[in-house]
Amino acid sequence: MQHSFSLAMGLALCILILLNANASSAARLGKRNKSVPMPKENNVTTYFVKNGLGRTPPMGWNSWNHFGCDLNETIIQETADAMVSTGLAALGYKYINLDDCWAELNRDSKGNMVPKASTFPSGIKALAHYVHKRGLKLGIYSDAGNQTCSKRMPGSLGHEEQDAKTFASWGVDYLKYDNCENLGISVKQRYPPMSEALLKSGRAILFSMCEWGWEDPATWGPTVGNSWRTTGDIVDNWDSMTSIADENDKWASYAGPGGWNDPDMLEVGNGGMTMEEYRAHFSIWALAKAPLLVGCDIRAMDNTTYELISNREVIAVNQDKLGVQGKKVKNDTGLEVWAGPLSGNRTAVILWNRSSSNATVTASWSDIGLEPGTKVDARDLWEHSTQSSISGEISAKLDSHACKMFVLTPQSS
Ligand SMILES: *[C@@H]1O[C@H](CO)[C@@H](O)[C@H](O)[C@H]1NC(C)=O
Ligand SMILES: *[C@@H]1O[C@H](CO)[C@@H](O)[C@H](O)[C@H]1NC(C)=O
Ligand SMILES: *[C@@H]1O[C@H](CO)[C@@H](O)[C@H](O)[C@H]1NC(C)=O
Ligand SMILES: *[C@@H]1O[C@H](CO)[C@@H](O)[C@H](O)[C@H]1NC(C)=O
Ligand SMILES: *[C@@H]1O[C@H](CO)[C@@H](O)[C@H](O)[C@H]1NC(C)=O
Ligand SMILES: *[C@@H]1O[C@H](CO)[C@@H](O)[C@H](O)[C@H]1NC(C)=O
Ligand SMILES: *[C@@H]1O[C@H](CO)[C@@H](O)[C@H](O)[C@H]1NC(C)=O
Ligand SMILES: *[C@@H]1O[C@H](CO)[C@@H](O)[C@H](O)[C@H]1NC(C)=O
Ligand SMILES: CC(=O)N[C@H]1CO[C@H](CO)[C@@H](O)[C@@H]1O
Repeated sequence: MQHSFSLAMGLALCILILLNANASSAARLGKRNKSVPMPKENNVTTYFVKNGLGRTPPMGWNSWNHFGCDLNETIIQETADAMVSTGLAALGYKYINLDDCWAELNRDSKGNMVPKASTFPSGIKALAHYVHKRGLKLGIYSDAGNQTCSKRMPGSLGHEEQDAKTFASWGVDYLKYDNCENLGISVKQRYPPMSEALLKSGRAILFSMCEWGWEDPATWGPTVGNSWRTTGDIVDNWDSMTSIADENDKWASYAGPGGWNDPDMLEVGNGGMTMEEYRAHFSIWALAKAPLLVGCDIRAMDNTTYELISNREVIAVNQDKLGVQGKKVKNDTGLEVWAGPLSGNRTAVILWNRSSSNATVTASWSDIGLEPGTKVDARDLWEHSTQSSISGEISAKLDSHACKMFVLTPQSS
């Protein structure tokens, strides 16, 4: 959400296109696949700041991907209403999060942030009350700099305690903390003070760090925040989504209950990808234990969008109590297998066709950490059907950019 990033994104896209070119020439040459080990159970006992939040990845909605700076309290109230009336709230989507542009440009005479009078005339406290009455939680946004990315409101650098107290007094439940206008100060000096200020604020406020993966936040984030962005901003297209999924994947072993890798918010429903691409986006985010923050206008979403984001079996993978991030375990020239362990000795698997030519995608038991003789029941989370007594491997023929997602449950011998 910052302009300097468009150049970086452009470069990233160029590199991606080069990689794709390599992938297809590799395919023609019949090059070998790359295999990586399955993730193991994490030792999560050492994890996290003591706020007790985010034991499973946070779920909800954020204004930015669809509304940008054009948000106001009516939109937020109607979104909260829609979250309940559509049944999404009951599926676990509980955070209603404001992004940038909710405040006046200047602080008041006491140095407090002030809700923007023209768009939030009732104030944030009233909005939090509105949201809480519907059984939901309210998230707010600030920045570890002297202004936010829009430059239309103040940042919290140097005002951490005062702003944390203000947010707590309003009844805020979640803070997304961005990285613009940061005066060149190290991330590691700018984020911990807000973490401490929130802990001292007297209210349980989930801390969502958004430093764009600058200083490998996975390596220090678990003691500072409940989630940390591992990448730059997502854009509503296939190249952005897939490259972000890959970047985030590198940090899988650092995530666990209380602290999650965040590959940015969902674009499902915003129109820039096909249904199959959005299905893959949602499936991979769920498997990777990413925060599931819907980024479309849920007041007006179409049936396809609803069908994707309301799949309770996929959501259950994301919210599984084991809390281990699934990862890419095989890339056979763009025919990929992603997998990870679930509670109850189960395994979640995604077969994903990212290549430029037709092929069947196969996960053999050795790819996904199962003993050779294991027989499983394979639940197809998108077809809602079960194949019993599969052994050795699971495979699928897939449409362009499509994926299949399974949960494998070993049969008791
Ligand atoms: C896991 O954490 C516990 C408690 O902190 C510790 O005693 C144990 O050695 C850790 N195990 C590994 C494999 O790191
Ligand atoms: C919010 O925006 C919508 C649509 O742009 C408009 O209808 C509504 O009146 C606005 N509400 C406030 C409080 O500005
Ligand atoms: C933020 O800091 C920069 C660099 O010191 C300065 O140029 C700018 O005026 C500051 N902006 C605000 C709103 O304080
Ligand atoms: C969405 O589904 C509902 C009921 O399932 C149906 O009445 C409606 O026509 C559908 N809308 C679209 C745009 O397909
Ligand atoms: C997948 O593997 C091919 C070569 O087998 C490689 O060119 C490509 O970069 C890989 N893609 C990813 C996303 O790892
Ligand atoms: C690739 O798959 C699509 C859809 O399954 C099919 O229509 C098409 O004929 C296939 N192309 C080739 C070259 O096999
Ligand atoms: C888990 O499943 C594997 C087969 O994949 C089996 O060998 C193992 O005994 C099972 N463990 C438990 C605790 O059920
Ligand atoms: C795999 O995806 C490519 C596009 O990346 C598509 O052309 C092809 O048809 C897909 N394969 C199958 C078997 O559908
Ligand atoms: C399907 C396939 O070819 N899988 C192979 C991928 O590569 C690993 C080792 O690099 C092999 O063990 C797999 O059999």
